[in-house]
Amino acid sequence: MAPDTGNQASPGTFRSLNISAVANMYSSAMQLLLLSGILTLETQAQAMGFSNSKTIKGVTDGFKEVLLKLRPQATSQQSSELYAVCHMQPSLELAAGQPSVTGYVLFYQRRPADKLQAYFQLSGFPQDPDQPLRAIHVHQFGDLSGGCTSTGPHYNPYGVNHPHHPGDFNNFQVRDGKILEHLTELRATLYGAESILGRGVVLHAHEDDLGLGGNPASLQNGNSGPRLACCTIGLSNGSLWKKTVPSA
Ligand SMILES: [Cu+2]
Ligand SMILES: [Zn+2]
Repeated sequence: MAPDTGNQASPGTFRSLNISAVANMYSSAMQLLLLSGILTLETQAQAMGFSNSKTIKGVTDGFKEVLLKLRPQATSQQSSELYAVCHMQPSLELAAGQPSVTGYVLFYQRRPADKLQAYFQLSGFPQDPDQPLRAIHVHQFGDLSGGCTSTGPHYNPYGVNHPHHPGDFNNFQVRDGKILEHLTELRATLYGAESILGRGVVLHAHEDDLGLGGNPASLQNGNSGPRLACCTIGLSNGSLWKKTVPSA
């Protein structure tokens, strides 16, 4: 388990969370009791020969519908940690001489208020030590039907310039033909409307100029060059993270 990096809830928040959790449990239990009461009522009505009674059926069905609507929405996502995995595959349109890179980008976020962590484990780069830095970003779509091209532009939910997109993971050093990197303070999130779940991760051939290139492309994609490999971010059970990430 990674160390908690802050964002502690105040004691007051913690207490009110507990009360609301208990209230949810209580209300769920009450609804179960009511539902089972309705089912008993239906069974008894049938036993008494009222099986065709549309009135009883209509009333109980209506009541059940109301109860189901009142049921607390799944709150587990608010309180439980999330893991995700992105299985990198080489681009279908690799130019001659470009490396065929495979591996994983693993994600972990303890809760919505905590920073997203990512572990990059990619191999297939040349072994020679003079490797350029390589850019990695989250792109808008998790669609690989057209190779890495169909992942679209950088994921940009706030309409800002590069390198201020949530999935601008910047540059990565290649060592011994591999990228091995654990980032712990990422802006992107796995929770809510701006979740990167289902979106794409793209590895580029070149270094990201981080918006300093002095041309329009620099403010869109950092002039990071051709797409070497890509993948779709999907939820996972966390076993690969726990097995792979050294400090996990
Ligand atoms: Cu990119
Ligand atoms: Zn960007």
